[in-house]
Amino acid sequence: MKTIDLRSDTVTKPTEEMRKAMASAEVGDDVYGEDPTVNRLQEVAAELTGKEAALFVTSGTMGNQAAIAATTRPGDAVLVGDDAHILLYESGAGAALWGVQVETLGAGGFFSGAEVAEAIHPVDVHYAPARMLAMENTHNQSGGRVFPLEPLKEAAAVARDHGLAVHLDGARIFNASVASGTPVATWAEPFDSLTFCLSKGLGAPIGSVLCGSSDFILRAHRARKQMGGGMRQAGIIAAAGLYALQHHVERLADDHSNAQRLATGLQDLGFKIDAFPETNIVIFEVERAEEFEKELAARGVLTLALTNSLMRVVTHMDVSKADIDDALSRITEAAKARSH
Ligand code: TLP
Repeated sequence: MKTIDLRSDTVTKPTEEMRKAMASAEVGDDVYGEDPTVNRLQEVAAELTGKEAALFVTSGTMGNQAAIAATTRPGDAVLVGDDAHILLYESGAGAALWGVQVETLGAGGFFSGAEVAEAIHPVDVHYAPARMLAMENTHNQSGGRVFPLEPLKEAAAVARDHGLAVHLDGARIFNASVASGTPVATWAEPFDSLTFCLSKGLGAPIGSVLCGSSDFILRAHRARKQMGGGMRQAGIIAAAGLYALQHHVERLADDHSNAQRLATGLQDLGFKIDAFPETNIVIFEVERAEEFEKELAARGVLTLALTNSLMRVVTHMDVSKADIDDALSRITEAAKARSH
Protein backbone atom coordinates (compact mmCIF):
# COMPACT_ATOMS: atom_id res chain seq x y z
CA MET A 1 0.00 0.00 0.00
CA LYS A 2 1.39 3.38 -1.03
CA THR A 3 1.76 5.88 1.79
CA ILE A 4 0.02 9.16 1.00
CA ASP A 5 1.74 11.84 3.02
CA LEU A 6 -0.51 14.84 3.59
CA ARG A 7 1.21 16.15 6.73
CA SER A 8 2.81 19.08 4.95
CA ASP A 9 4.10 20.34 1.62
CA THR A 10 7.56 20.14 3.19
CA VAL A 11 7.69 16.36 2.64
CA THR A 12 8.35 16.42 -1.12
CA LYS A 13 11.44 14.74 -2.50
CA PRO A 14 13.55 16.31 -5.25
CA THR A 15 12.74 15.11 -8.76
CA GLU A 16 15.37 13.50 -11.01
CA GLU A 17 15.72 16.75 -13.01
CA MET A 18 16.15 18.77 -9.83
CA ARG A 19 18.81 16.32 -8.61
CA LYS A 20 20.62 16.72 -11.94
CA ALA A 21 20.59 20.51 -11.55
CA MET A 22 21.98 20.07 -8.03
CA ALA A 23 24.69 17.65 -9.11
CA SER A 24 25.96 19.94 -11.84
CA ALA A 25 25.77 23.20 -9.86
CA GLU A 26 28.80 25.47 -9.91
CA VAL A 27 29.83 26.07 -6.31
CA GLY A 28 32.20 28.12 -4.15
CA ASP A 29 32.54 29.11 -0.50
CA ASP A 30 29.43 31.17 0.23
CA VAL A 31 30.82 32.53 3.50
CA TYR A 32 33.29 34.38 1.22
CA GLY A 33 30.34 35.27 -1.06
CA GLU A 34 31.95 33.10 -3.76
CA ASP A 35 29.23 30.62 -4.59
CA PRO A 36 27.95 31.60 -8.05
CA THR A 37 24.76 29.53 -7.75
CA VAL A 38 23.83 31.05 -4.38
CA ASN A 39 24.56 34.50 -5.78
CA ARG A 40 22.38 33.78 -8.79
CA LEU A 41 19.51 32.54 -6.60
CA GLN A 42 19.76 35.69 -4.48
CA GLU A 43 19.67 37.89 -7.61
CA VAL A 44 16.69 36.02 -9.04
CA ALA A 45 14.84 36.23 -5.69
CA ALA A 46 15.49 39.98 -5.36
CA GLU A 47 14.22 40.50 -8.89
CA LEU A 48 11.12 38.35 -8.42
CA THR A 49 10.14 40.16 -5.23
CA GLY A 50 11.13 43.64 -6.42
CA LYS A 51 13.62 44.15 -3.57
CA GLU A 52 17.22 45.41 -3.69
CA ALA A 53 18.85 42.34 -2.22
CA ALA A 54 18.28 38.81 -0.95
CA LEU A 55 19.88 36.27 1.35
CA PHE A 56 19.69 32.49 1.05
CA VAL A 57 18.86 30.94 4.43
CA THR A 58 18.41 27.39 5.63
CA SER A 59 14.73 27.67 6.53
CA GLY A 60 11.70 29.90 6.79
CA THR A 61 12.29 30.11 10.51
CA MET A 62 15.83 31.37 10.00
CA GLY A 63 14.57 33.94 7.48
CA ASN A 64 11.91 35.27 9.84
CA GLN A 65 14.35 35.34 12.76
CA ALA A 66 17.07 37.09 10.75
CA ALA A 67 14.45 39.70 9.79
CA ILE A 68 13.53 40.22 13.46
CA ALA A 69 17.21 40.48 14.40
CA ALA A 70 17.89 43.00 11.65
CA THR A 71 15.00 45.22 12.73
CA THR A 72 14.57 45.13 16.51
CA ARG A 73 16.37 45.65 19.81
CA PRO A 74 15.82 43.57 22.97
CA GLY A 75 12.63 44.72 24.68
CA ASP A 76 10.87 45.65 21.43
CA ALA A 77 7.50 44.21 20.47
CA VAL A 78 6.85 42.39 17.20
CA LEU A 79 3.19 42.40 16.21
CA VAL A 80 1.80 39.35 14.44
CA GLY A 81 -1.62 37.99 13.51
CA ASP A 82 -3.40 35.39 15.53
CA ASP A 83 -1.83 31.91 15.19
CA ALA A 84 1.21 33.24 13.31
CA HIS A 85 4.04 30.82 12.63
CA ILE A 86 6.43 33.30 14.27
CA LEU A 87 4.43 33.00 17.48
CA LEU A 88 3.44 29.33 17.50
CA TYR A 89 6.08 27.33 15.69
CA GLU A 90 9.49 28.98 15.93
CA SER A 91 10.35 27.52 19.30
CA GLY A 92 10.21 30.89 21.06
CA ALA A 93 13.18 32.08 18.98
CA GLY A 94 12.18 35.76 19.00
CA ALA A 95 12.38 35.80 22.79
CA ALA A 96 15.29 33.38 23.13
CA LEU A 97 17.59 34.90 20.53
CA TRP A 98 16.69 38.58 20.20
CA GLY A 99 14.75 39.39 23.39
CA VAL A 100 11.60 40.54 21.65
CA GLN A 101 8.05 40.21 22.84
CA VAL A 102 5.60 38.86 20.28
CA GLU A 103 2.11 40.37 20.56
CA THR A 104 -0.93 39.31 18.54
CA LEU A 105 -3.72 41.20 16.88
CA GLY A 106 -6.85 40.42 14.88
CA ALA A 107 -8.52 37.04 14.52
CA GLY A 108 -7.75 34.01 12.39
CA GLY A 109 -4.56 35.58 11.03
CA PHE A 110 -6.33 38.54 9.46
CA PHE A 111 -6.68 42.14 10.65
CA SER A 112 -7.55 45.62 9.46
CA GLY A 113 -5.58 48.86 9.49
CA ALA A 114 -7.71 50.02 12.43
CA GLU A 115 -6.72 46.91 14.39
CA VAL A 116 -3.06 47.57 13.64
CA ALA A 117 -3.44 51.16 14.91
CA GLU A 118 -5.15 49.89 18.03
CA ALA A 119 -2.41 47.32 18.72
CA ILE A 120 0.33 49.96 18.62
CA HIS A 121 0.49 51.34 22.15
CA PRO A 122 1.16 55.01 22.74
CA VAL A 123 4.70 55.97 23.73
CA ASP A 124 4.67 55.16 27.44
CA VAL A 125 7.24 53.45 29.65
CA HIS A 126 4.73 50.70 30.49
CA TYR A 127 4.71 49.30 26.97
CA ALA A 128 7.18 47.40 24.87
CA PRO A 129 7.65 49.66 21.82
CA ALA A 130 6.27 48.01 18.69
CA ARG A 131 9.07 47.98 16.13
CA MET A 132 7.79 45.53 13.56
CA LEU A 133 4.58 44.15 12.11
CA ALA A 134 4.98 40.67 10.61
CA MET A 135 2.14 39.45 8.40
CA GLU A 136 1.71 35.89 7.07
CA ASN A 137 0.50 35.11 3.54
CA THR A 138 -0.81 32.56 2.89
CA HIS A 139 -1.86 32.03 6.47
CA ASN A 140 -1.04 28.47 7.47
CA GLN A 141 -3.23 27.97 10.51
CA SER A 142 -6.40 29.31 8.87
CA GLY A 143 -6.15 26.73 6.07
CA GLY A 144 -3.78 28.49 3.66
CA ARG A 145 -6.03 31.50 3.20
CA VAL A 146 -4.82 34.42 1.14
CA PHE A 147 -4.70 37.76 2.99
CA PRO A 148 -6.49 39.89 0.35
CA LEU A 149 -4.31 42.55 -1.26
CA GLU A 150 -6.23 45.73 -0.40
CA PRO A 151 -6.64 45.06 3.36
CA LEU A 152 -3.06 43.82 3.42
CA LYS A 153 -1.81 47.08 1.89
CA GLU A 154 -3.91 49.09 4.32
CA ALA A 155 -2.59 47.22 7.38
CA ALA A 156 1.01 47.57 6.19
CA ALA A 157 0.53 51.30 5.48
CA VAL A 158 -0.88 51.96 8.96
CA ALA A 159 2.09 50.17 10.56
CA ARG A 160 4.51 52.13 8.40
CA ASP A 161 2.82 55.44 9.27
CA HIS A 162 3.45 54.58 12.93
CA GLY A 163 7.14 54.01 12.22
CA LEU A 164 7.08 50.20 12.27
CA ALA A 165 8.99 48.04 9.82
CA VAL A 166 6.72 45.64 7.97
CA HIS A 167 7.79 42.06 7.29
CA LEU A 168 5.98 39.34 5.37
CA ASP A 169 6.30 35.71 6.34
CA GLY A 170 5.65 34.65 2.76
CA ALA A 171 6.57 31.01 3.27
CA ARG A 172 3.81 30.21 0.74
CA ILE A 173 3.62 33.54 -1.14
CA PHE A 174 3.92 31.68 -4.47
CA ASN A 175 0.71 29.84 -3.57
CA ALA A 176 -0.97 33.22 -2.94
CA SER A 177 0.39 34.50 -6.24
CA VAL A 178 -0.82 31.52 -8.29
CA ALA A 179 -4.22 31.43 -6.53
CA SER A 180 -4.80 35.14 -7.10
CA GLY A 181 -3.09 35.55 -10.46
CA THR A 182 -1.16 38.48 -8.92
CA PRO A 183 2.63 38.55 -9.25
CA VAL A 184 4.79 37.92 -6.19
CA ALA A 185 6.33 41.40 -6.58
CA THR A 186 2.87 42.96 -6.12
CA TRP A 187 2.32 40.95 -2.95
CA ALA A 188 5.79 41.93 -1.73
CA GLU A 189 5.52 45.63 -2.55
CA PRO A 190 3.91 46.82 0.73
CA PHE A 191 6.68 45.18 2.81
CA ASP A 192 10.17 46.22 3.86
CA SER A 193 11.19 42.57 3.92
CA LEU A 194 9.84 39.13 3.16
CA THR A 195 10.81 35.49 3.41
CA PHE A 196 9.63 32.84 1.01
CA CYS A 197 10.28 29.11 1.19
CA LEU A 198 11.71 26.94 -1.55
CA SER A 199 11.18 23.76 0.45
CA LYS A 200 7.37 23.82 0.67
CA GLY A 201 5.07 23.76 -2.36
CA LEU A 202 7.98 24.60 -4.67
CA GLY A 203 9.47 21.20 -3.94
CA ALA A 204 13.13 21.99 -3.15
CA PRO A 205 14.71 19.93 -0.36
CA ILE A 206 16.10 22.84 1.69
CA GLY A 207 16.06 26.58 1.85
CA SER A 208 14.26 29.88 1.99
CA VAL A 209 15.14 33.36 0.83
CA LEU A 210 14.93 36.61 2.79
CA CYS A 211 14.54 39.74 0.64
CA GLY A 212 14.73 43.46 1.43
CA SER A 213 16.87 46.58 1.09
CA SER A 214 20.65 46.22 0.82
CA ASP A 215 21.16 47.68 4.31
CA PHE A 216 18.60 45.34 5.81
CA ILE A 217 20.17 42.32 4.11
CA LEU A 218 23.62 43.30 5.46
CA ARG A 219 22.23 43.25 9.00
CA ALA A 220 20.32 40.01 8.36
CA HIS A 221 23.50 38.43 6.98
CA ARG A 222 25.17 39.00 10.34
CA ALA A 223 22.19 37.45 12.15
CA ARG A 224 22.36 34.45 9.83
CA LYS A 225 26.00 33.99 10.81
CA GLN A 226 25.08 34.27 14.50
CA MET A 227 22.54 31.49 14.06
CA GLY A 228 25.15 29.25 12.43
CA GLY A 229 23.57 29.69 9.01
CA GLY A 230 26.75 30.57 7.14
CA MET A 231 26.95 27.75 4.60
CA ARG A 232 29.86 26.83 2.39
CA GLN A 233 29.30 25.15 -1.02
CA ALA A 234 25.59 25.87 -0.68
CA GLY A 235 25.18 26.12 -4.46
CA ILE A 236 24.27 22.43 -4.39
CA ILE A 237 21.04 23.32 -2.60
CA ALA A 238 20.59 26.77 -4.16
CA ALA A 239 20.50 25.00 -7.54
CA ALA A 240 17.42 23.10 -6.38
CA GLY A 241 15.82 26.41 -5.43
CA LEU A 242 16.59 27.95 -8.82
CA TYR A 243 15.21 24.86 -10.54
CA ALA A 244 12.05 25.08 -8.41
CA LEU A 245 11.51 28.75 -9.30
CA GLN A 246 11.86 27.92 -12.99
CA HIS A 247 9.77 24.76 -13.11
CA HIS A 248 7.48 24.39 -10.11
CA VAL A 249 5.56 27.63 -9.73
CA GLU A 250 2.72 27.26 -12.23
CA ARG A 251 2.02 23.70 -11.17
CA LEU A 252 0.96 24.95 -7.71
CA ALA A 253 -2.46 25.38 -9.36
CA ASP A 254 -2.69 21.55 -9.43
CA ASP A 255 -2.09 21.42 -5.65
CA HIS A 256 -4.86 23.97 -5.18
CA SER A 257 -7.36 22.01 -7.25
CA ASN A 258 -6.36 18.81 -5.44
CA ALA A 259 -6.95 20.57 -2.10
CA GLN A 260 -10.41 21.59 -3.27
CA ARG A 261 -11.14 18.02 -4.40
CA LEU A 262 -10.01 16.75 -1.01
CA ALA A 263 -12.08 19.36 0.84
CA THR A 264 -15.20 18.52 -1.17
CA GLY A 265 -14.71 14.81 -0.43
CA LEU A 266 -14.25 15.52 3.27
CA GLN A 267 -17.36 17.69 3.35
CA ASP A 268 -19.32 14.91 1.62
CA LEU A 269 -18.20 12.63 4.44
CA GLY A 270 -19.67 15.11 6.93
CA PHE A 271 -16.47 16.78 8.15
CA LYS A 272 -16.84 20.49 8.83
CA ILE A 273 -14.42 22.81 7.04
CA ASP A 274 -14.35 26.40 8.19
CA ALA A 275 -12.51 27.86 5.21
CA PHE A 276 -12.87 26.08 1.87
CA PRO A 277 -9.30 25.97 0.54
CA GLU A 278 -8.02 28.80 -1.63
CA THR A 279 -4.57 27.21 -1.84
CA ASN A 280 -3.06 23.88 -0.72
CA ILE A 281 -4.08 23.51 2.94
CA VAL A 282 -7.30 21.96 4.25
CA ILE A 283 -8.25 22.14 7.91
CA PHE A 284 -11.23 20.08 9.04
CA GLU A 285 -12.97 19.36 12.29
CA VAL A 286 -12.98 15.88 13.76
CA GLU A 287 -13.57 14.49 17.22
CA ARG A 288 -10.49 13.05 18.95
CA ALA A 289 -8.23 14.23 16.14
CA GLU A 290 -5.08 12.76 17.66
CA GLU A 291 -6.69 9.32 17.64
CA PHE A 292 -7.99 9.82 14.08
CA GLU A 293 -4.49 10.76 12.95
CA LYS A 294 -3.31 7.33 14.15
CA GLU A 295 -6.32 5.54 12.60
CA LEU A 296 -5.50 7.15 9.25
CA ALA A 297 -1.80 6.43 9.58
CA ALA A 298 -2.67 2.75 10.04
CA ARG A 299 -4.31 3.02 6.59
CA GLY A 300 -1.27 4.73 5.07
CA VAL A 301 -2.63 8.28 5.08
CA LEU A 302 -0.44 10.67 7.04
CA THR A 303 -2.13 13.78 8.42
CA LEU A 304 -1.48 16.27 11.21
CA ALA A 305 -3.74 16.76 14.25
CA LEU A 306 -3.37 20.46 15.05
CA THR A 307 -5.48 20.21 18.19
CA ASN A 308 -7.68 17.44 19.50
CA SER A 309 -10.51 18.64 17.26
CA LEU A 310 -8.75 20.00 14.17
CA MET A 311 -6.78 18.17 11.49
CA ARG A 312 -4.62 19.57 8.73
CA VAL A 313 -3.98 17.99 5.34
CA VAL A 314 -1.76 19.60 2.72
CA THR A 315 -1.45 18.89 -0.99
CA HIS A 316 1.87 19.06 -2.84
CA MET A 317 3.95 17.83 -5.79
CA ASP A 318 4.19 14.28 -4.55
CA VAL A 319 0.42 13.66 -4.36
CA SER A 320 -1.57 13.27 -7.55
CA LYS A 321 -5.28 13.61 -8.17
CA ALA A 322 -5.50 9.78 -8.07
CA ASP A 323 -3.74 9.81 -4.67
CA ILE A 324 -6.36 12.27 -3.40
CA ASP A 325 -9.15 9.90 -4.44
CA ASP A 326 -7.29 7.00 -2.87
CA ALA A 327 -6.77 9.00 0.36
CA LEU A 328 -10.48 9.87 0.41
CA SER A 329 -11.52 6.24 0.16
CA ARG A 330 -9.16 5.29 3.00
CA ILE A 331 -10.50 8.22 5.08
CA THR A 332 -14.04 6.96 4.36
CA GLU A 333 -13.08 3.51 5.66
CA ALA A 334 -11.49 4.97 8.78
CA ALA A 335 -14.54 7.15 9.47
CA LYS A 336 -16.87 4.12 9.01
CA ALA A 337 -14.74 2.00 11.34
CA ARG A 338 -15.18 4.71 13.99
CA SER A 339 -18.96 4.70 13.82
CA HIS A 340 -19.16 0.95 14.55
N1 TLP B 1 5.54 25.43 8.60
C1 TLP B 1 5.58 24.01 8.83
C2 TLP B 1 5.52 23.72 10.31
O1 TLP B 1 6.51 24.43 10.98
C3 TLP B 1 4.20 24.04 10.94
C4 TLP B 1 4.45 23.36 8.07
O2 TLP B 1 4.49 22.14 7.93
O3 TLP B 1 3.54 24.08 7.61
N2 TLP B 1 6.20 30.33 8.02
C5 TLP B 1 5.13 29.58 7.76
C6 TLP B 1 3.84 30.23 7.45
C7 TLP B 1 5.25 28.19 7.76
O4 TLP B 1 4.17 27.44 7.54
C8 TLP B 1 6.50 27.61 8.06
C9 TLP B 1 6.67 26.10 8.12
C10 TLP B 1 7.58 28.44 8.31
C11 TLP B 1 7.40 29.82 8.29
C12 TLP B 1 8.94 27.92 8.70
O5 TLP B 1 9.59 27.26 7.69
P1 TLP B 1 10.73 26.20 8.03
O6 TLP B 1 10.04 24.93 8.36
O7 TLP B 1 11.50 26.15 6.74
O8 TLP B 1 11.53 26.76 9.14
